[in-house]
Amino acid sequence: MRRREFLRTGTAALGLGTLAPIMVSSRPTPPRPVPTPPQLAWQRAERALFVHFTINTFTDREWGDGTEDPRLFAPARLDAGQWARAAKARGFRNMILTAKHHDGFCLWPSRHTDHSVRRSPWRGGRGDLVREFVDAARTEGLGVGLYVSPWDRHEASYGDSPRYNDFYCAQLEELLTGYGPLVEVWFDGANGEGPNGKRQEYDWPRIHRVVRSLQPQALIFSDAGPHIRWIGNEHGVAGDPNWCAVDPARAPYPGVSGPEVTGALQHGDPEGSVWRPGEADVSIRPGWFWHAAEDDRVRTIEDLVDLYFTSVGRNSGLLLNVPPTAEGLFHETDGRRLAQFGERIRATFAHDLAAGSRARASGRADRRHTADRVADGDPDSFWSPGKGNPRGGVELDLPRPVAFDVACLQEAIEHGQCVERYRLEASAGGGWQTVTRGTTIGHKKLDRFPAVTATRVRLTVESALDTIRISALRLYRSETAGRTERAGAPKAPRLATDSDLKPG
Ligand code: FUL
Repeated sequence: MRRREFLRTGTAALGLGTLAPIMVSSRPTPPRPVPTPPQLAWQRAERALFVHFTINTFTDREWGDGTEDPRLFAPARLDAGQWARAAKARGFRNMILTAKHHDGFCLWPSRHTDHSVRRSPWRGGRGDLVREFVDAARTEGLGVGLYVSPWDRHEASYGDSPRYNDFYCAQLEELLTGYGPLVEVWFDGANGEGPNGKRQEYDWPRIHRVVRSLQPQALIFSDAGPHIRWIGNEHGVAGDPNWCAVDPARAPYPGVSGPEVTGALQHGDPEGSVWRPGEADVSIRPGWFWHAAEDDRVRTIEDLVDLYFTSVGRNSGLLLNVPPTAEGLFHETDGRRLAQFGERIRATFAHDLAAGSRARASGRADRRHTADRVADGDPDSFWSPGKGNPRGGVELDLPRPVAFDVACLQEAIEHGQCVERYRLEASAGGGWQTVTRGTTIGHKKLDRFPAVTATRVRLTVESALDTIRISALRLYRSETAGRTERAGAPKAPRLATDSDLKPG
């Protein structure tokens, strides 16, 4: 019998105060994985802006073939400050640039190839877009990530495995030593060489060593992590359930494919030995790069809000791509949608309707981790029924009858992720009504449901792998801005103008 089956024995349909005795395994088990401090900070950052910009922006393509003339790269009004200000104002905490996409064109003046901005007319051939990007992000206090495509269709050594590995590592060294601390290094798994194409054996252990030695705090993203995993699709939708732990054998290298791999990336693995949270990358447009033909196909606000709920709201990071135009600025429509999206999320989560509730726990509560910790707004405090206790619940007496349609649950994941099934109920004085049930929680779980008005709510963890640690139970009414203004609460700030986001 596996450990979690043993712990779960007799857990069916539990209510508060009716918890069955806990059986605790005496078998030694390996410790559950937990995040490193950079992984925890990354997960708390929640939202990152992806910027796809390169020679493709000027050729109207998604994948360049590496034969493009660098003189095509000529953004007349490029301002990375505009991208960074938009990201910052809309609640994004990190920003990731395609320093090199599959066509091999480098946005920095690499010493190892002539296929770069150095041979373009932009800034008279003296420009360095990675530098401008990094400086702009840091000015706004944003973390920086770089996408460095392993697949390179320009570089002649590609396919001559040892030589290309030398070349690729040398390029990485430039990026990892020349631009200050990076939060994330993004290794894409794409390869369109086909059966008769070039065969490149990447030296992943070496590539990882280069990153770890030059940027020990940077997190490495790929299908196979090792620090952050791809979520398995490009639609911004994490799995449900979604565990941060994985079995590393199920997605062993970037680019590995198959339905089983997709499932492993989507859901993680409750028994996984390695902490590797998922990142959900998705574009605001159909393509990753800007195409004039897609200017009227920018995602709607509702669509963007849905993405937030299916990514951040399912325990993963959201990496939202906004591709600058050939002028080097965000298109007006993209800028406006980004602004409206940021404002909608801000307004929805501005007022926790459960704040100030009186809280009590079902059964035991560890003396330092009392029930009121779920409503104290402190991400580092949590309620726990105590060590080895995989079940229990908390009940809140709300400060007044409140109508809500969004619940936010959080686990104290610095101690691991454990909840595998929960139920949230509400009462307006009579009986209890189930408003939502769910599987995993992790860093954040957001549930939406038809609005209910209640004076009490209770969360019951019906099944968990190990000790429960819940750091937040919050309630919201979507789009609260208008309602709270009428109720006399402080006015939500005026919608920021978009003039700084317009290319024209
Ligand atoms: C894919 C790439 O092929 C796309 O062009 C894009 O960069 C996306 C984020 O990853 O695998």
